[in-house]
Amino acid sequence: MQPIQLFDPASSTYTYVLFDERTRDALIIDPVDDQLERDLSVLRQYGLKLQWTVETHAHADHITSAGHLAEHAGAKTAAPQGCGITTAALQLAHGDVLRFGDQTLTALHTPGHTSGSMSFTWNSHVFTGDTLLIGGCGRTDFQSGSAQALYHSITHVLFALPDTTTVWPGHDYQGRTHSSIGIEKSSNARIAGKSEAEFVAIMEALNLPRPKRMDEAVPANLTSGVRHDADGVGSNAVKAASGYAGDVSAALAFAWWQSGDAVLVDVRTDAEREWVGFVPGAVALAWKQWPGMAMNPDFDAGLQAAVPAGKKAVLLCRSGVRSVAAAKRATELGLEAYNILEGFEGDPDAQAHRGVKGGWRMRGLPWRQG
Ligand SMILES: N[C@@H](CCC(=O)N[C@@H](CS)C(=O)NCC(=O)O)C(=O)O
Ligand SMILES: [Fe+2]
Repeated sequence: MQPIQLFDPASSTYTYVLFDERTRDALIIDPVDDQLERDLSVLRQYGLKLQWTVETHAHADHITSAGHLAEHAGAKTAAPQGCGITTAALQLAHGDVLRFGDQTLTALHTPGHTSGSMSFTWNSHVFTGDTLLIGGCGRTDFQSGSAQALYHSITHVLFALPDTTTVWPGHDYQGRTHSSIGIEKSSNARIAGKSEAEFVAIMEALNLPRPKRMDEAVPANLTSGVRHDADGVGSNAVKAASGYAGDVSAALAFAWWQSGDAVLVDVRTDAEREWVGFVPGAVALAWKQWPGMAMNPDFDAGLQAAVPAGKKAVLLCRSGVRSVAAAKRATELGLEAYNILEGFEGDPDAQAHRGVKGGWRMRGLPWRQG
């Protein structure tokens, strides 16, 4: 059986509907908000019960309709656990299996386009999101992308599938619909026959323009495409502060970090992180200051080394007090520095995240408690 392949021309995104022919239970991969009506009518036309919406990653070029499909069609939302999509009901780990009727979809962690990105296998099909495209691959220059990780994901995870596996990509910009693992192994222009170093050089030389809708799409996708803040601004506004660039919500800081505009600096001590939980990928630089201590040379040097010119520094502590002092110091050092309100323990967007406190735990998945 083949998946139903649907196309959004504005973003060249492919959406896939898979279903169990006997029970009519269905699942949708990477649905697009502008296509909500079309997708609901496809479900009606085939007589399907939508059990799951599944994201391959937090998209930068379009907004998902997952939240709306949950509301309109009663689906449960699933997303890769490393993508910070806090509203997804199921946070998927590598090897997790989603059931719809007698059918199963299996999650494969394939980082590179973004650090949380996943691909999914279904019988002899693989849905590769933006990890592997036909003749190409997703870019690796934002959202915690990594060309090295992508090389490994494609050559070790996807190319380990049988050559006959059908490849269904997340996008195609030239109207091609599908491919196979065997074809991509032998002819993919970016990776076939290339060493890791050659692949990294190709990716570094791409110099692609930013997706046009990136600033709007990434924050929206982190809440399944549904805005929860009543005034429509709330969590995405910088609040004025004195002595540093401003106070920001966890949601805005996370979006900046994911889009590569900011470096996330965790100023808690190692002991605290062990005890309370980590934010994987954050720069760990303890802010230590006690009476009589005028200078903190380790912090200063570490900060200057960690934040490249032109990037913002967003500072995170446990409760949002030390991060204010650290943001002021970072400003004195010439950086554009922001304090994250309420720190790791709180989450000013708790309401947006359906009452979950400690949003950084959710966003920083996988985290661990010491
Ligand atoms: N021009 C598109 C951006 C397209 C884009 O950057 N697509 C991403 C996927 S989200 C990509 O990885 N493209 C790979 C490529 O173009 O080679 C837009 O403005 O939305
Ligand atoms: Fe993408």
